[in-house]
Amino acid sequence: MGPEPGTRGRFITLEGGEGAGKTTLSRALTAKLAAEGLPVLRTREPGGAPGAEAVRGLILGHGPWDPVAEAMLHFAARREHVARTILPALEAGIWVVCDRFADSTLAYQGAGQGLSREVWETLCDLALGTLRPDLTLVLDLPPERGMGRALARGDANRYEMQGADFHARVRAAFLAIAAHEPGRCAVLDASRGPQEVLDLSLAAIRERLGIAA
Ligand code: T5A
Repeated sequence: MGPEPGTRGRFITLEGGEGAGKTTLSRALTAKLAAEGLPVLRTREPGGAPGAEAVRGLILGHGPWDPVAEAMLHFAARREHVARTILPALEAGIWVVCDRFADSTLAYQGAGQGLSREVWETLCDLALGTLRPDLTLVLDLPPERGMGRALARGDANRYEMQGADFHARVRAAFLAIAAHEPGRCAVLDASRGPQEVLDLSLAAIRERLGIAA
């Protein structure tokens, strides 16, 4: 069943540590929602608009960054992403599934690198206005499991650069964000297999957003 004409789309974000399965879930979830007749857009951060993709290359290709500088780069990219991709889609009635969003900056630059919550909130207000996700799915996985998955696909460089303590703080930060905003966030056990994680996400969407997917 498609949405009623004139209905705004819903904004779903996927969060969690590296290797938690966000990209895998975003693909499966988008395909499932589309199969249910919903217009849906899959996007990611950093990136999701031409200028934001250019900033992604800058962030990931350089550094280490000062935490405030890195947060500002993420929010500059995010502002472009919101203005050029996310808001136009939502206003056209399209559902948006986004791999990472502002919570990642609080977890990585905040808990991981020491950026204050106050600065993060200021950047959110500047870059996002009143836009917040309708639902955030937090994929929770012990960092060593995510590392194992990244190693299995031959891509563990970021883990080697950051260390176990950093990733433990990032994981704890995502769980704290979910505990702080239980109405917006649902924590999923990302140690389950891909189909089970998809089923958990669909259950959360049914419960929180009331769609019959
Ligand atoms: N960052 C980002 C910040 O510091 N601040 C910010 O504000 C933002 C937005 C982004 C980097 O930028 C940082 C965080 C990151 O360090 P990225 O390349 O986009 O870099 O990295 P990630 O978003 O972390 O993406 P990853 O690819 O590392 O992880 P995913 O998307 O969570 O995992 P996925 O789906 O690619 O899966 C990883 C492997 O596990 C398997 C997959 O097949 C794949 O091989 N897998 C599963 N295996 C078993 N069971 C499951 N349920 C599985 N799901 C996936």
